[in-house]
Amino acid sequence: MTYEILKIAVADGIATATISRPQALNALNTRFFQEMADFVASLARRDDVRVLIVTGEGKAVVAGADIAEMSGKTQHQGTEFSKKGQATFRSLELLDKPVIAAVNGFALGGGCELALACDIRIASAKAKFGQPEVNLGLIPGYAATQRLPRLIGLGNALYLLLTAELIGAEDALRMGLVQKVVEPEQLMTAATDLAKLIASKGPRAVKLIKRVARQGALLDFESGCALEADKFGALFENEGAEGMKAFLEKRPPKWNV
Ligand code: CO8
Repeated sequence: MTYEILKIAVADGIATATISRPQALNALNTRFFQEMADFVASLARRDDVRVLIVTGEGKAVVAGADIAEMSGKTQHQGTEFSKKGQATFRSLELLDKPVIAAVNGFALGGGCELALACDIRIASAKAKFGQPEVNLGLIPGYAATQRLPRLIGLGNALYLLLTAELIGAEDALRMGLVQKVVEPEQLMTAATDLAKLIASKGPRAVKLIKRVARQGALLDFESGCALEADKFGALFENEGAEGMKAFLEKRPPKWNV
């Protein structure tokens, strides 16, 4: 499909999707979800892309779901709008490539939820995070009630969800909502460097770490460990064999084994 909202760039095994509707602070509308779902599905079929970076154009990564589009919906339409968005964000978690959110500015409501569905969040020092749905008489609809407590703990999550307070990047770092804060002009370099670092590691191991950690988070401890042991073993006759041999031979590994 032709993308109107997403600007896509692919270089050196790293795809960057920039959400570009800055006149509405990149608010998430139906068209965005169609494009994002299509793009993630296309990435799943591409071995040449190792890492995805998601960011926004202008002063927001995303300032929330599109309030103009949501307003006036019926109960049924509201639920359907929520389910479509949830499925699209879930596809980022299920994608077999790490996804980095490069949070350039406002990440509010659905924008914060988008960042939550990414694997690693790196923020500009100017970024602002918040779940302001309660100001609109709403609750989050793209899984912040589920992902936020799991990521930053119930107390921090309920604080953000119940107060709608916007927090800065340093507070987000302290809460564990983001993993790194950098100066605004360094954001894309830092995100790309991080992506390149991950892309330099064993491709199969990278995929399996994401899959095992994400699946394991939804399993009991024993089942998670069983999954880990299975996938650990699965690397011994290919990439892991090469990685360990290279270490012993004091040379860089060749991952295309
Ligand atoms: N939806 C639609 N348009 C928006 C949104 C939005 N979420 N946010 C900003 N815009 C528009 C503004 O209306 C404005 O348009 P215009 O120029 O035509 O008037 C333009 O973007 C620029 O915005 P501002 O002039 O307001 O910019 P400021 O710098 O003054 O303020 C803020 C920036 C503080 C970010 C402010 O725009 C704001 O408060 N935005 C709304 C934030 C918000 O409440 N987000 C949560 C939305 S609800 C949500 O995300 C629920 C997700 C789950 C939905 C589940 C589906 C059912």
